[in-house]
Amino acid sequence: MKDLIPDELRKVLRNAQHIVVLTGAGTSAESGVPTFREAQTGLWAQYDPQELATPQAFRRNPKLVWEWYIWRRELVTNAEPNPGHFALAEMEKLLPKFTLITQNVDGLHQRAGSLTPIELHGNIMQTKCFEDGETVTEWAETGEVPPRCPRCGGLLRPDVVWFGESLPFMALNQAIRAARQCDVFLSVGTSALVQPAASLPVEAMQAKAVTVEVNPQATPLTQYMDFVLARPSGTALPELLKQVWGIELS
Ligand code: BV8
Repeated sequence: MKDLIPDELRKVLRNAQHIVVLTGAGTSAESGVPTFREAQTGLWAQYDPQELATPQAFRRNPKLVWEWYIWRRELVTNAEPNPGHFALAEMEKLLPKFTLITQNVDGLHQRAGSLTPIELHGNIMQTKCFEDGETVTEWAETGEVPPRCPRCGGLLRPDVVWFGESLPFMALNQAIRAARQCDVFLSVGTSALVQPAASLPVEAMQAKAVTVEVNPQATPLTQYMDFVLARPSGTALPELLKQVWGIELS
């Protein structure tokens, strides 16, 4: 694995003052959480996530959409962070400034020890009211699916950003600012297809940051990256930690 991290990239990372990492579903693939591009399994194989993860789908069939999220919550609860998540949690401690931005809704970065990930697309383990948008932590289980908001009686939904919905204003602004200010931007495990998250690496390029892609497959941004580590993040990120900062994950 010696040659995985080019000397030039090791030097850049060692001297970096502010590293930003954007993660996508690929960073959770090795934890057994299927990515959006992978076909879904079993009962859900017949559905396209991009169709189900929309307010229209929820209005049309709230029970179906709610049950899809219950199934995914189960998956995520039974998943464990992988070495890629742990490497990012370690990296955070080594830098004067480190910003982790994630498109993932599975909360695995927090479970691996990352302190303040910016969750651009929300968190699947949280619930909110479809009517008033307020978070709900407790509700009466009446057997009705989805359950209802204790405040206004509206239907409950997962607290994630659906296609066609705006991203949380503060989170997106914080992410854009970090992308514009960092020395190095790593785009990890994302197909760079979903906007506006996919514009963050471009913001970093325009701000003359050194850009790195970690992905076994090419993406629309691969050709513009300064460095490409075409390896799974569960391998590449611990290698970065070892070869750049001499730290071995326990
Ligand atoms: C919005 C939560 C304003 C829900 C998600 C501009 C142009 C075109 C379209 C648009 C545009 N602006 C807005 C849109 C529409 C849309 C969009 O981008 N569509 C795309 C598909 C063209 N965007 C939106 O709707 C966004 N909202 O812009 O608001 C607005 C307001 C009103 C009206 C219009 C616009 C909201 C987007 C957020 C959607 N919610 N998640 C849920 O999870 O249920 S996004 C969801 O899909 C995931 O969270 C994830 O972010 C995304 C999938 O992307 P990736 O994370 O990259 O995952 P993917 O599966 O695609 O790729 C995995 C990658 O990992 C692959 O490259 C693979 O090679 C790699 N990989 C695999 N294994 C590994 C690995 N890498 C490393 N290691 C491995 N082991």
